[in-house]
Amino acid sequence: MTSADKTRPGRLITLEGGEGVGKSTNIAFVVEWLQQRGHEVVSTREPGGTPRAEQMRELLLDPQGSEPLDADAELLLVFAARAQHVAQKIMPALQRGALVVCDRFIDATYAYQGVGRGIETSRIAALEQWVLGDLRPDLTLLLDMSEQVARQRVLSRGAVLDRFEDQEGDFFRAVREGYLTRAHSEPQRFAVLDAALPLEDVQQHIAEVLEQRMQQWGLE
Ligand code: Z5A
Repeated sequence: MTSADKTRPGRLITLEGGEGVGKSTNIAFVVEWLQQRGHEVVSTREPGGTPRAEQMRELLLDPQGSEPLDADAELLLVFAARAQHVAQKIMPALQRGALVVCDRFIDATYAYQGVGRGIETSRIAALEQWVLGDLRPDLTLLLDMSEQVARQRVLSRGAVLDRFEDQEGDFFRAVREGYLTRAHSEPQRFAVLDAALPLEDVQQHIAEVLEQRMQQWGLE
């Protein structure tokens, strides 16, 4: 069973990829594209998405303090925020038939905490089953590009780096590999897009994927 059943007729669309690949830029495009076709769209993000889950996000990203955040504590915080987000925002929206567009979701956990931090997949899968039950994204747009070029985009913003952005290059290479492995194992759900192309080309590809999926879902 996916989110597209009688009890939750909406659809869950997620955007994934490493830092700086253009998720925030393109989520706005996806939301507008869907709204122009008359759909109710709920735009959200992880970690976060509700006031309490956003507080947990702050704990996760905060680079301050001398005490390191334990990898298990990080994983559990990610899922605590997700439990709150799913219960308070995502499920109610899917139940009333909305299209939920989420900047990062479960695949980020497998890529960052799993491949990046080295936590066993079986432990993540157990938490996934507990927190999500049978809820999975209906479509995942994976924005993929070289981690070095993406890093330049992030650094050129000039903002203070958060706990994740402050990692070494190897971490981001591992995260990228983690995402690509998941995409290859679920080609029906994932659309992998070349995020290094000019923005208008990336968005044209996104529009083509959305067009095809909306037809497939009978929502055009
Ligand atoms: N995390 C986790 O560990 N486990 C989990 O389960 C979840 C998350 C859900 C916060 O995520 C952190 O949480 C994340 C993993 C962890 N950390 N990292 N890294 P986030 O999504 O808030 O953080 P982020 O990936 O660092 O977001 P970002 O830096 O804002 O990147 P983005 O949204 O993908 O990129 P952007 O802001 O849209 O674009 C970056 C710049 O590039 C910007 O100036 C754009 O104008 C420009 N851009 C975008 N597209 C193009 C193209 N095509 N050409 C040229 N320039 C472009």
